[in-house]
Amino acid sequence: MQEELRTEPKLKSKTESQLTVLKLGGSVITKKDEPMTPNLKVMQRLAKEIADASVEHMIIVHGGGSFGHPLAKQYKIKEGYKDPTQIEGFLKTHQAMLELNKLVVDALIRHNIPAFSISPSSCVVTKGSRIQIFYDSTLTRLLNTGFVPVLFGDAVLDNNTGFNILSGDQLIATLAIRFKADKIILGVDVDGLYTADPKTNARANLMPHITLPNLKTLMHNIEEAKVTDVTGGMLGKISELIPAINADIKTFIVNASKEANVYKALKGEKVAGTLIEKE
Ligand code: IP8
Repeated sequence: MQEELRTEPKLKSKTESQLTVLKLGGSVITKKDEPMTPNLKVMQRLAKEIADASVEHMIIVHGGGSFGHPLAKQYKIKEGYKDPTQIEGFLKTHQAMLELNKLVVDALIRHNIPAFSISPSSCVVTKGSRIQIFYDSTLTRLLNTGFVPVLFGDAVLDNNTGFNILSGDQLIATLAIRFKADKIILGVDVDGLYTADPKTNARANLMPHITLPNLKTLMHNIEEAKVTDVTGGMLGKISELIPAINADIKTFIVNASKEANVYKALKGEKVAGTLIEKE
């Protein structure tokens, strides 16, 4: 049952402060191996950390985890519209993401964050899986009024293939560039960027700071996640962020499964993770 709101969310008028784009990874806010299972405890903790950090100007994007990914994979949504049976899968994937998004937004509002949901499928059209059209006037107005827009990886329409899966990672890079963000914080379920997959390789080393040229040379060492993740796990995430890093937007990868990391990253406090900078 839906809990009562503790207090009313308060709008902060837009200041000159820089924009932060925060991604909450699907594997953090859901139980990745249990279909359609949210991690409500973690969601509440993260909502509290975000509220405590008191960031004035922010966009939040979350991933699909065990809500979007299994359905997207089952119905081959990323391969585009080839068969009418996929229509059901396209709808189910979007509905699953709406369900997850409601839980995230409810948790944020309960912690007084003026969170407002925006479905990417209603304002984005891709072409060959890349964002081609982005109707951003609602988002702009929300930001200027002091709301915190909350978007998510979604099943979207595609001008080449009919439909497609838009990852939250492509979305954060696009949003960060378009709205001239100061920084991106990527909250994932590992401590940062490793030389190999730390879940399967004991010799994987954490990289606390890397530059874009280093990243490009290291990319082939990053192993793709071995779990159900149609957007390519860590490799997919980082490659999607390259345009934003190239636009001089600092990108910080932190383990959002560990308490206080997102709070510290938002406050600019010292925290274990990987900082990626242009140079
Ligand atoms: O978890 C994909 O978003 P991501 C969302 O950010 C769906 O890659 C619908 C699978």
